[in-house]
Amino acid sequence: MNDKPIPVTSPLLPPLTEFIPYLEQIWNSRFLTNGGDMHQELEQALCKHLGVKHIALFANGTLALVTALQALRITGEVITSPYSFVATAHSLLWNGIKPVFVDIDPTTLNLDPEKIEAAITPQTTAIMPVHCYGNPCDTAAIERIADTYNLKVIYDAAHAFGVQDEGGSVLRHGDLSVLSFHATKVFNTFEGGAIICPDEKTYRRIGHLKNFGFVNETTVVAPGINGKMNEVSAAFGLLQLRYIDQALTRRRQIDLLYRQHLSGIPGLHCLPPRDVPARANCAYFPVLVEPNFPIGRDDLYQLMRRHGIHVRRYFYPLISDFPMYRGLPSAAPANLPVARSIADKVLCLPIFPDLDDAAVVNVCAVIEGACGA
Ligand code: T4K
Repeated sequence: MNDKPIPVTSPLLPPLTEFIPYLEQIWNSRFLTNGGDMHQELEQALCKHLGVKHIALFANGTLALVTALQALRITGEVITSPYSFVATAHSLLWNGIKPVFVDIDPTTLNLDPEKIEAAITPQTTAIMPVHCYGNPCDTAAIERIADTYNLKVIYDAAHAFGVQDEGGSVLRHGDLSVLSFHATKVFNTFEGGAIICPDEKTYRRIGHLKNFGFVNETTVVAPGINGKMNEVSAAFGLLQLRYIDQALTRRRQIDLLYRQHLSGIPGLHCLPPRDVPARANCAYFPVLVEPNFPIGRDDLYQLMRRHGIHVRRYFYPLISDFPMYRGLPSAAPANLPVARSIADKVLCLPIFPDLDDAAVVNVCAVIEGACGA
């Protein structure tokens, strides 16, 4: 048993002393929120770092998803993945939109483009795919479908900070992409999020929507929400950007180490690595516990917890199994066989920059031990 449990993730925390000057600047300015200097600086720094045109910062990723749908005036039905964090579908319900769940691809665990068209109805206005675990969706196929049926695409890119494909950042795809900067994410601002958008006009509209709908002191153009990121969070983001490259490098080393130790274990399946490791962010390390593994997924989960390793079943249960969704026709188990099977097999192993090699080896040893049990 470890003295201190190993969490599934732990935030990237630069040295506290380096944060003090940022706080002093905020104290001196007496400007704490509503688009202050730190907020403006972080938006610009992130555009440069991620190679995207416009970024609107938010208080969290969920408010950013809710606002992204409003910014594009999405209504009716939206096609989305059942294999995600519940906030994905909740953002639709908050807008009075009906989620339509489509099954996932068994290799990428992202929306299966081959199954999207059959789910399109006259009410469908958009697709909300998820770059699950930071693995890019089949953006080309999704774009083709969206173009054919005149649908908007809003990517839930909560896991995809720093993820690239052959053309650059994956965040450039779709009409909008949404990031989460929650403490558990690759890049965090304690709580936070952002919408990435390609044009100035939409960026301005998003700016109004996250500030109650105000366009100036006396004019409100929409029932906007309070989604603004505060100055302390923005400052923390600026500090964190100085450490993000080394954090990503460490995540990739951990990913590789897991693969080296786990590859020979019968019944334990790692998702395929990205072709170009430098394009991955290694936000999560999911494994699938197959039927030929000596013990069941939930038994392995309990065993690891007894060893102080707090693995998580991201994403079990499926969103479509929660009470507010399970009555939808698209939530029927027969419609989502792949997602259901993966949700029953998945375990996410600890991965975060401070995790040392010995801890990774220990996690693998506990899994190997289960094979001898
Ligand atoms: N879309 C997707 C695809 C998402 O995954 C998420 C969030 C969203 C949208 C919404 O974005 P946000 O509105 O959250 O910005 C966590 C996070 O709260 C959530 O942000 C995340 N996805 C989800 C996948 O994971 P929980 O309920 O599992 O978190 P919790 O508190 O159990 O923490 C997990 C582990 O992390 C703990 O074992 C310990 C560690 N931890 C956690 C916190 C909060 C720390 O070490 N430090 C911390 O400060 O949801």
